[in-house]
Amino acid sequence: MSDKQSLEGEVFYPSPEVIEQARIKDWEAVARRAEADLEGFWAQEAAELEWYQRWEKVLDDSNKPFFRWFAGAKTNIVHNALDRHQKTYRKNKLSLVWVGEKGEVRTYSYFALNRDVCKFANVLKAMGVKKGDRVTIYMPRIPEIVIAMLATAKVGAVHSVVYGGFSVDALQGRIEDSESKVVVTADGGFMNGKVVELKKTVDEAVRRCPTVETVITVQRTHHEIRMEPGRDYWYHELMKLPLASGHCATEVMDASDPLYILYTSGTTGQPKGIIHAHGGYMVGVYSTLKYVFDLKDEDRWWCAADPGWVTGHSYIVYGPLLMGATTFMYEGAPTYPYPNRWWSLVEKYGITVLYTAPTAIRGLMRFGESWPNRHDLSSLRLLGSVGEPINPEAWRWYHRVIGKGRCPIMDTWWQTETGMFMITPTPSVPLKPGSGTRPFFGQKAEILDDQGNPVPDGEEGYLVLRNPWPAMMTTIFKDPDRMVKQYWSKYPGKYQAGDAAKRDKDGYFWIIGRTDDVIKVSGYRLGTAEIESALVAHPAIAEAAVIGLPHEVKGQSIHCYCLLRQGFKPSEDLADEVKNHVAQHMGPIVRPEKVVFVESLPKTRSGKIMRRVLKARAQGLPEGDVSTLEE
Ligand code: 6R9
Repeated sequence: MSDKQSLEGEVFYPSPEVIEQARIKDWEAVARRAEADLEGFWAQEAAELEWYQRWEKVLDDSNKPFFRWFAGAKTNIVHNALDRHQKTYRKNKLSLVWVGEKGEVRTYSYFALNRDVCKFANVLKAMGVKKGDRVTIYMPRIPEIVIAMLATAKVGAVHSVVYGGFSVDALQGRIEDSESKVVVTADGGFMNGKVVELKKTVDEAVRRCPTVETVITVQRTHHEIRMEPGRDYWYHELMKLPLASGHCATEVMDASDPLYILYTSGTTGQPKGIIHAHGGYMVGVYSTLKYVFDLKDEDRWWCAADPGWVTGHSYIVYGPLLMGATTFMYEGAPTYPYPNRWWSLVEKYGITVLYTAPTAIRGLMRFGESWPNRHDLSSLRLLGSVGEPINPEAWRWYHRVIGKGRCPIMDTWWQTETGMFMITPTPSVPLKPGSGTRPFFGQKAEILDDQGNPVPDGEEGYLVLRNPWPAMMTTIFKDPDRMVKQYWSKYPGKYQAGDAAKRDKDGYFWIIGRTDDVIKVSGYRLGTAEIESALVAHPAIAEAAVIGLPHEVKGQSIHCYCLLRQGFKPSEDLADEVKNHVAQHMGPIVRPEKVVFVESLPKTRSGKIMRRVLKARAQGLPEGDVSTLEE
C-alpha cells in the first residue's frame, strides 16, 4: 500500500480522533522495523514483561519447525498476569468484572484474583498436582474457570480446558488423551434460563477414564448432583481449608515448558492437542492485544467468547491480565431474557472495546436496530471480529448501529495453532469490510497454488505464513510428527494454515474459508470426522458423511448424509432421533441442521468420501474434477 488515496473498493478511513488516540500512528514504520529485524522487534516486546532469567537467544531455529522462542529464559505467564501487578497501583484495580445470566455481579481486584489463584493453587498441590501434570477444566463462564486455569499454570501444571457446550464423548476423549489426574468442573451452568448439566456429564465421562483421581466441583446452580466419596470434592469446602492459604510461590518455568493443551478439530476423527508454552505465547498475546485493541488503563475490555476456545484463552484470560487491564465476562446467552442483553451490559458497565464473532452479530442483527438503539453505547471506542469471515452486511451493521460509525472494527484472523492474531489491522489502518487487512508486525503471508507458486492478486489460493511468530504452537501433544505433516510439509519451511484466501492489489487479505474437513458453526471449530463417528455409533446408521453448508446466522451448519443399515427405513422421526443422538453425544452446538438418508455416497476409487461433491450437489453447483469418482 503506498498512500491512502489509492486504496481500491469500499474503504473506511480512520477519523482524526481515532488516529490521535492510536498507540501506533505510523503502521508502515513499525512494520518496516519488524521486517528488518524480527528478533529485535520481539525482544523489545518481551522486555516489557518480567523474566526470572533472560533468554540466551530470542529465536532458536536449529530444529525447524520446532522453533524455540526465548530459548534459555525462565518465566511463568502467571508471574506477568498477576504477581507483578501486586507491586503497583494495579493491586487495587479491577481485573475481572463478572455478570451472571440472572444479573448477579462479582468483581475481583488484581489483589483478590491473585489471592484466590494462590488458594486454589495450594489446593491443587494438596491433590498431588505437580509440574507437567495435566488438569482438565470443564466449566461454565464463571470467574472460577479463570481461577482454575491460572492456578494450574501457577503450579507449573498444564491445563486442558474443554468447552462446556461439549458433551460426554468429546469430554471423555479429551480427558483420556491428556491423561488428566484432576478434573475441575461445576455442578452446572446457566444458559438461556436453563441449567446445563456439567457434573453429570463429567461423571459419565470419568467412569471410562482411569487416570482421573479427583474431581473438584464449583457450586453454581445448586441443583442436586451425585458426589462420589474419595473422588469428588466441593471447591468451596476445599478453599476454606487451612492448606488453601492466600500465598503460593509461582513455579519457575522454562520459556518452552507447556502452559496448556487445547484440543481442536483437524482432518481425522481424533482431535489434536495443540500445545502452547509459557514464554513465546505470553509475549505474542501481550503484544497483539496491546497494538490491535490498543488497551489502555481506563479501558473496559469485553471479549465475548468462551474461555473454552482459544479466543478465550488468549484474549479473555491471559492477554488482558498480562496488560493489567480490566476484563469483563458475562455468563449467559446474548438474547436472555431479551435481545438487548448485550447492549444493556455495554451501557451499564461502560464497555469500551467489544470483541465478538460474526455469528453473534448476525444473530443480534435479526432482531433489528431498536434493541441496541434503546441503549447508550457511547462508551465504545473499538470493535472486533473473529472466528470466521465477516460478511460485509454484518460488518456495516456492526459499524453503523453498534459503533455509530465512530468505532473501527478489528477483524482478526488467527487460529488455535497460531495462539495470537496473525492477519489484523490496528486502529489507525484503513479498513475494508470483510478483510482482516494485512499480516501483523513481523509476519508475511502468501497465497500459493497446489504446487507452491504464488497466485496472482485477486485469485484464490492457499494461505501460507512465512515467518515464525512467538505464540506459535510448540507441538501436538504426544504426536509431534503430526504437526510437521499437517502444517509444515506441503510447502517446506512455510506454515500452511488450512484456509483458502485471496490478496487484493492493496495487499489486503480476504479469507474465504477452510480447505479441509473442518467446519465453523457459529464460530465454533468442528471436525466433520468427529461428527461422522458419532453418527455411525447410532444403531440405524451404517455410513455417514458430514459437510458444512452456508447458513444465514451460524455461518455454516451441519448437514449429514447417512446410509441406513438393513432393516431401517428413512423417516422424519428417525432423522430427528439421529439429530438428538449427535447433540447428546457431542454437545448441543453440534446438533445437525439436516439429516438426509441416501442410497450411496460419492467416493473415490480408493474409498475416500468426496465431501466436496456432496457440497456442490447440495448447492446446485458444478461438481468440479470428478475423475477419481467411483460411482
Ligand atoms: C481464533 C479462532 C481457526 C479458523 C481459521 C479460519 C477461521 C478465524 C477469522 C477466520 C476469517 C477471521 N477464522 N478468524 N476466518 N476471518 N477473522 O477462531 O481459532 O477456532 O482454531 O479456528 O477460523 O478458518 O482457520 P480456531
